[in-house]
Amino acid sequence: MSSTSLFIADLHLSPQQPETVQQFTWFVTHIAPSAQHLYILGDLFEYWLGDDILDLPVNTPDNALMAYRQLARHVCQLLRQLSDTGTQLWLQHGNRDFLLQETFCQRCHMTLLPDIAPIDLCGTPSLLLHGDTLCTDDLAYQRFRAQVRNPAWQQQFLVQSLASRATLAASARQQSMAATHEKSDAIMDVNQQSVAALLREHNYPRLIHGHTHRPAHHTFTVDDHACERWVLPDWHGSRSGYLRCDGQGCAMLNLSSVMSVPAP
Ligand code: LP5
Ligand code: MN
Repeated sequence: MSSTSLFIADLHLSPQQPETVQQFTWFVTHIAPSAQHLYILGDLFEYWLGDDILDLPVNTPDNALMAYRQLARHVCQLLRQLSDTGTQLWLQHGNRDFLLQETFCQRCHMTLLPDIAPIDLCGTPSLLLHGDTLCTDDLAYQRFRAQVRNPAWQQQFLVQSLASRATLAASARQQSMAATHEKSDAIMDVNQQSVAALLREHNYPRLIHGHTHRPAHHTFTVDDHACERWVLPDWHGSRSGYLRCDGQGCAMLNLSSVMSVPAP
């Protein structure tokens, strides 16, 4: 029997989007258990302030932080159950949840992958990544990324109280929304030369990523090699979906088309 791998990204789970949390809960309990591997390619959460949110004292008077704590624990419990039934779980950082650390992964029975992760997918070498590093025309974003991925910056951020971190994250979200409003679609998409360079560096032929929220299956040639690039959808209402790969090939599936309605 060939092994089945599922790929998801950009769920942006947050207490403010309970429908997406429900979709994820349904996916993890009804779809994912039949797969041998579940890969989460970044932005599982809307933002992540630090693993210590899991152990926020229960009497904390901040309702927003408490809601996030509850969400994080719910997600972790679901993933642990999935792992216990035999699905291996793999996680990559996104541009919103790059502060997820080993503590969270261990508690959820997930393995943290590097930002660029080569895997053998049913015999085809495939590179997994969130996708933000391919958006090389977005210079302002790449500068922001370099800053927040710096270990010294992260250390200095993580020693602050969760309430202060939440304030900074809200400010960063505001600034990001204002900035993306001004940027062109082209600037916020991947740069094709960066795509080609990455494929060349890793000996071709397949990339799987999210981040751009432009689900697609691109086929193209790099240095006479037939290549492909799967772009995963973000999760929001009817857009939510996943990529499923097995020995027969890969297919993008929409969650609403596979979610069954319970019998009356
Ligand atoms: O995320 P999205 O979809 O809006 O846009 C992304 C890029 N933006 C980001 C920034 C994140 O949204 C910010 C939230 C992260 C929360 C993490 C919590 C802990 C860190 C707290 C940080 C202080 O990733 C956006 C891209 C777009 O994708 C498409 O690829 O264009 O990039 C930007 O918008 C970057 C801006 O151009 C410049 C930087 C704005 C943020 C500056 C924050 C500075 C710190 C503020 C502290 C007071
Ligand atoms: Mn992203």
